[in-house]
Amino acid sequence: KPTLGVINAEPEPIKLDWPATALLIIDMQRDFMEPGGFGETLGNDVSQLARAVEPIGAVLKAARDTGMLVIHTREGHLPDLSDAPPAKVERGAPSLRIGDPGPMGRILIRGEAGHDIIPELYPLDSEVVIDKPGKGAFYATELTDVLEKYGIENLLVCGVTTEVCVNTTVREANDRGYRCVVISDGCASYFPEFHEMGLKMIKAQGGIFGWVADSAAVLEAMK
Ligand code: TIU
Repeated sequence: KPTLGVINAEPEPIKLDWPATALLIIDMQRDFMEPGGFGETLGNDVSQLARAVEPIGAVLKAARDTGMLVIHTREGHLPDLSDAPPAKVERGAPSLRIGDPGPMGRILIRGEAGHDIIPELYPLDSEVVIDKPGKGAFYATELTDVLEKYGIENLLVCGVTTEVCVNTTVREANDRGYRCVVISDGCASYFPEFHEMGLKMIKAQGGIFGWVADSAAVLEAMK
């Protein structure tokens, strides 16, 4: 297996050292993907996100086959809501608020069925799961320690939603010096136009936050 690969990305191809690269899958949780969860309580059509599952599954399989470090994140809060800012809990007029009982358990609460990752992309015991209270995966988590422990310099990033948790995490990672390649068809938004613009924002200006490539280009480079 070659240790270097070139992904045919935008705005330009990027050469990656595979042992220093991790797959970061953002918030592929039932709370965002399925009816009755947090995403739907906000008024969203959750069926918009389903398209990302298959591309992520293909890259996840390739990552597992090659022994790449796989990190899954989950957005959510402690049962006592001590890590949930009132400014977040009280926001807007959702049909159910964070912590309220819903059909998949309490909305966006750790340990509840809705908070867990969808079965299709369920983490292996050997993979890292990062629980995060915010939209970004670095704020108030151990992600930096994990990346340093494994010598990671590059991140293949996918998940939901493109303009919220994926963009926030990529911006946080970019400022910390990580090269981020965002997998375009492995991300999705409740708003197709935000998905499109969210990807454009990352790769514009010479790749101001990172690179964008589709799953086929990533898989080709991992061969
Ligand atoms: N609402 C929305 O688009 N996203 C979130 O609240 N969290 C994530 O993106 N994971």
